[in-house]
Amino acid sequence: DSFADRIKTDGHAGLVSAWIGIPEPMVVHHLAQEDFDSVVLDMQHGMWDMASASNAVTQCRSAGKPAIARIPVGDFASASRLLDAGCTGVIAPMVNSVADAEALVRFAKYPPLGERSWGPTLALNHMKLSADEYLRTANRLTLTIAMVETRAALDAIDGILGVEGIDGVFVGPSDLSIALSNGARLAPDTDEIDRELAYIVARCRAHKKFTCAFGSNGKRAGELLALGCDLVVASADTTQLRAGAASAINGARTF
Ligand code: 3PY
Ligand code: MG
Repeated sequence: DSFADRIKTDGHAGLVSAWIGIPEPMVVHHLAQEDFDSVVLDMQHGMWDMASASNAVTQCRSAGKPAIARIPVGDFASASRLLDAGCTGVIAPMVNSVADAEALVRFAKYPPLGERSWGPTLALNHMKLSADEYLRTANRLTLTIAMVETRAALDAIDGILGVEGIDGVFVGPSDLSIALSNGARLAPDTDEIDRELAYIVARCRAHKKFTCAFGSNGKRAGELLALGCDLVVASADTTQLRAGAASAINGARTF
């Protein structure tokens, strides 16, 4: 997967990803036709199970798009299974300490970096690699991404980025805004969040790792790219579906 090399080596990769929580591979089939660079399957707040997610990976692969899965909080065993299913990367939410980051790497990388167990049958089929080739290249060609979305994660950012096998971070502006206001506000698109994002981007660059972030709409996603993120999400499937419906209805009613 050249995608992994691209995001790991290109300073300003400028990637835009889909984000899909509706647990239906056919939704992935359709959205993957658009000009996204990758597709995130959200298994934290989206409703995917392992079988539907692995079928969605097949839809991504047939559209030539890398699939990245966000696992539920602390469910690091799922990271191995999703990589086995042919995901190019995994995103773990709420990685708040070096210990969390090390636990993620244990499940997502083969030795010597981690202790991922062998069984990538679907990944081998998707990637057309021999078992030997996959074993040799998987640690390089897969992405292990830690979410930074709490005060604890901000405080531990250099430690988390220092864990070998953590390839990059993903900033969750919603949870970060709730954490920074001690529960008072959901305000993901503010100057305060931008300042934290700029700090996170700078720390990632210092560690030669990449930064991703969630944008609640296309314009916000563009701002996140301008702040130096390498990969951004330009809103979720449900938002896009409702916005498309609202726009069609408005078109009809303004006739
Ligand atoms: C957050 O913003 O907290 C996320 O997890 C991404 O939407
Ligand atoms: Mg979050």
